[in-house]
Amino acid sequence: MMKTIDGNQVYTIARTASSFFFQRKSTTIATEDYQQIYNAIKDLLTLLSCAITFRSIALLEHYLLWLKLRLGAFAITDELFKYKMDCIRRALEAELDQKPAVYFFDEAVKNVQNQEITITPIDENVRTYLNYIMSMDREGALHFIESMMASGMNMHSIYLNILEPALYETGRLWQSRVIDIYQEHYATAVTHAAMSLIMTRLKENNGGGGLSVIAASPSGEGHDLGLRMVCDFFELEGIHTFFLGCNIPTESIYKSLVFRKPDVLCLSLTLPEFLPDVVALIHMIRANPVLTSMKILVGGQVFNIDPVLTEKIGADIYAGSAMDAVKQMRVLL
Ligand code: B12
Repeated sequence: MMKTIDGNQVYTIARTASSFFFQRKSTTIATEDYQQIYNAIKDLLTLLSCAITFRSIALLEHYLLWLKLRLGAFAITDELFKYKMDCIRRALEAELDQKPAVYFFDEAVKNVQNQEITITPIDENVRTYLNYIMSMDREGALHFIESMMASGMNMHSIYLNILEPALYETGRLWQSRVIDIYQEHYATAVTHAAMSLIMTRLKENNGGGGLSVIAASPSGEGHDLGLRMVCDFFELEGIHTFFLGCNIPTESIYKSLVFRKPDVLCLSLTLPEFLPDVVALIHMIRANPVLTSMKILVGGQVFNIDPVLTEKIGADIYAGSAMDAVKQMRVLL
């Protein structure tokens, strides 16, 4: 039976791994700051603890691959990456009295070792939209979206084939240190504006039968654009949505459910470290007889990486995209 790593152990192991790391005699490391290395190792261990808790090697592998690209952008070589992983492994062995967690870590490191990081190609429309954003030309970006609508491209296609891939590419550019955080924020702001523009032009309503949805993400989670896209798709189906956004304390999401009693709660998660908050919320919901008929639909990048988490956390159903969410709503109700 694999036990998880608790918060105190994360700190102890991070300290040990960092001290192993700095025992290496190398000029490359001399330029790196102890606090940075310690924080990066602590973040990885937090993720490891989460992956162990939810028995999800997919989450750990995804994070390791993400980290490789991110560290590569800071000129950390593959060789140094391997060395860092080795320090963490040795620290896990030294500080934990259980082998399964070490094997779990080993397995994930081995699986990603020779994996190439693939870059999803982007098409002409996505490139054009992104160019407007990167040159901070909001008006240009919005005119371009208007021109796509005028050419007959529907809302679903603009959302999923232009806005979504443009945001994914924005993330990759930030991860590779090509762009800065302000550009990620600007891309978010322009995309919110583009979505509002599209939605005000649309009057479609396919009759959602009076269904209602509350959509939210827990405290700490700062991503909610994807969830807003899902809500916009629902609105077009005539489903009444209460979009609360992200970074909401679980008790407060719970209060909104007791107050509105929606047919469905939509939970979105991009960062795995907030899975325990989602579990806590689902426990609160399941313990309240007033909410027994309410279904829980989950989505976001955590679930895209490992859809099996849906059952593990006690949710009812998962959807991988806004389009899929509409289909799953039909199954659910
Ligand atoms: C915009 C953005 C931000 C914005 C968020 C603004 C907002 N209000 O949403 C800001 C600048 C605040 C931000 C902050 C951070 N971000 Co950020 N961000 C992004 C970015 C570029 C786009 C996110 C997005 O909107 N994607 C487009 C939407 C449409 O896609 P989606 O979320 O997958 O949603 C679709 C499906 O998943 C599904 N879906 C989503 N939710 C739901 C819910 C339900 C119920 C259902 C059924 C379906 C569903 O439907 C959607 C539509 O099809 C991503 C890159 C990426 N790969 O997405 C990085 C990214 C997610 N961020 C990342 C990081 C690291 C951060 C920061 C830690 C550092 C930083 N870059 O600033 C902070 C953390 C803040 C926090 N505590 O959460 C990393 C996460 C890496 C990881 N660990 O997995 C990414 C992947 C960037 C990268 N490549 O490194 N970010």
